[in-house]
Amino acid sequence: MSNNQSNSIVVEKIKTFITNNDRFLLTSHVNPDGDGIGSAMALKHALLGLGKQAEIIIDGKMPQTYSFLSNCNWVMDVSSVHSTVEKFKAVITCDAPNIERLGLASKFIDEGAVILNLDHHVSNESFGTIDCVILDAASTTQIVADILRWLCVDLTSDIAESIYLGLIFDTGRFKYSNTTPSVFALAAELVIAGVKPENISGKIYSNKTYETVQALGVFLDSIELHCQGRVSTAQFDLEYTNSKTWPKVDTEGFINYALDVTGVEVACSFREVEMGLTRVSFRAKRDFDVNSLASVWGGGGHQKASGCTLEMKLAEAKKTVLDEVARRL
Ligand SMILES: [Mn+2]
Repeated sequence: MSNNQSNSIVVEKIKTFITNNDRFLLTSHVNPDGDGIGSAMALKHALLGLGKQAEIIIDGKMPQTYSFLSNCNWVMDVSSVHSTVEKFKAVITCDAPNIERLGLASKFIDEGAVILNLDHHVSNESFGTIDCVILDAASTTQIVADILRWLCVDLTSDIAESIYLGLIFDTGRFKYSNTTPSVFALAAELVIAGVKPENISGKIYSNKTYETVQALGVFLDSIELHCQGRVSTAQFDLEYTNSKTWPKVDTEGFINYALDVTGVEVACSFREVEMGLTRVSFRAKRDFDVNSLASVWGGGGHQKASGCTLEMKLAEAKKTVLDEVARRL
């Protein structure tokens, strides 16, 4: 990452923020992914090592996939935290674009709290007291790794594993265009610090529920091509998302199959999760900007991966999205 002057000011602010506080709230967006969880876990390990107190509170259940992390019980769902818990005056948000996306976790933030906002998304709204939003970073955990270096925190194997989780998650296992030399350099450091890539990959990617693999079949079956094969769609209808098996399904990564089709530039996956409420995910190859596409409906993310929610039934949402995509091709 570049070291310009504004960067060094942020470094000093972060050092002071950590030094001057003893009790931290670590949080991420609603239903956090591997990067949000990895960032918060790495920070908690580091803060405890510095003799500080830190709690990880998120709005959403800890995904089972990440339960291999040691001390994974540190991650608390909002619903399991007593509402009388004293609010936090020092807060670190990981991988979240704004306060709203923290969901109910935001109720533990004191009104006058100092917030350190760590993120790498272009859609970040710079809502922190200190904003450390580095768009060149492949993952928020890559930013966390920098911060720990600034704080002279040693990479224990637990910290390294948490950072590695965010790194493989957000680079699609070192595959996306954000897989830069600095990503490999960090990965090398993490492996030296004790990460076992084969173990972690096995635990994350070869550890799916039967229901998830069955759902992948349904998803693949639903793939359609549009716009002369340049756009693909796939979907789960309301009946499926309300079925008994759905809670055991993790659709993470499914959309990549829709993007893998030769000639497809944009993949759109639709899930009608409630009557008249459809969640949409986008992935793109080449230069199609799906962050800007998702922002049409109040969503966001990255240029090549984003999402949004439409208050429409599945068929209507699909038509609306396809019309907009066709206009932008
Ligand atoms: Mn991320």
